[in-house]
Amino acid sequence: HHLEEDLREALHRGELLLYFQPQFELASGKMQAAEVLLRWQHHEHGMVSPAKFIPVAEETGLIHEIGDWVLETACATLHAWLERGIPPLRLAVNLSARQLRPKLISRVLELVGQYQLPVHLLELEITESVLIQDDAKALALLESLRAAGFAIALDDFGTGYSALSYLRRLPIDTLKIDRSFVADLPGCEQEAAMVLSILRLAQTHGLSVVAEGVETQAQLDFLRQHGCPAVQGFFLARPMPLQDLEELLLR
Ligand code: G
Ligand code: G
Ligand code: MN
Ligand code: NA
Repeated sequence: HHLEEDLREALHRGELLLYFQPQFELASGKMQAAEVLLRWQHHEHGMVSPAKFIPVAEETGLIHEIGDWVLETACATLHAWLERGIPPLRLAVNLSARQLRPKLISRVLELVGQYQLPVHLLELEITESVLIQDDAKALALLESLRAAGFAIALDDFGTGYSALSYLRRLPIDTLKIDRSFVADLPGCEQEAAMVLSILRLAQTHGLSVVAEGVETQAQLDFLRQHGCPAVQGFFLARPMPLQDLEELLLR
């Protein structure tokens, strides 16, 4: 398996890097956070999409080493901002289901200690599928992370099968509306109804919302009109290298 061998070496060759995609508060237009998105600049093949290599990392267990690199690099970035007097922005890191094991808690606590970070600057994104299995261990782990002060976002929300009533019991702060629902706004009635019910549901449960994959003014207008708290998408900002994000922060 070429990809696997290459991936194993990618970390040591320094071929992995982070991109950042800002999220904006709709009411104020302020940047509220940035999602951390892993990139692999392969020495021969150029950019390899995480959609291609994350599944391989998950199957082989390499996701632990890679996920740890992502978390540490995000923490080091936040630390550097604090040191340089750059106004820090909350960073949202994607976690694979396999990373949700007890070790994760001690590790993230170690990292925020080592890099002297306020815990609230780190948000953790997990996908709905993690919780659908009603895995008591995963739930307990998320409870602990939240009790420690980390924000938890439920990614790709709406694509799974979680009973909506189940949300009450979940230790989460934010729902990220999957971009497949946003894509057909505002024209498609079914998609529009889905987004509206997620917004209502979030409000009922005191959860924040980020609509993902906003690509047009019309989608943005619809979301604003219906009180969606925050947005992310190509229309507002594409995933960008660190330097570009820092320029936005300093502006
Ligand atoms: O950035 P892009 O849209 O190409 O990402 C494709 C997929 O890879 C998305 O589902 C995203 O959540 C996932 N992904 C990106 N970075 C990471 C990461 O650091 N860890 C994990 N587990 N998934 C990631
Ligand atoms: O699964 P997750 O939500 O983490 O995936 C994030 C991915 O979505 C990123 O890799 C990013 O490149 C992609 N993305 C972000 N904004 C948009 C958008 O407006 N349109 C599309 N098609 N993809 C987007
Ligand atoms: Mn995500
Ligand atoms: Na998503």
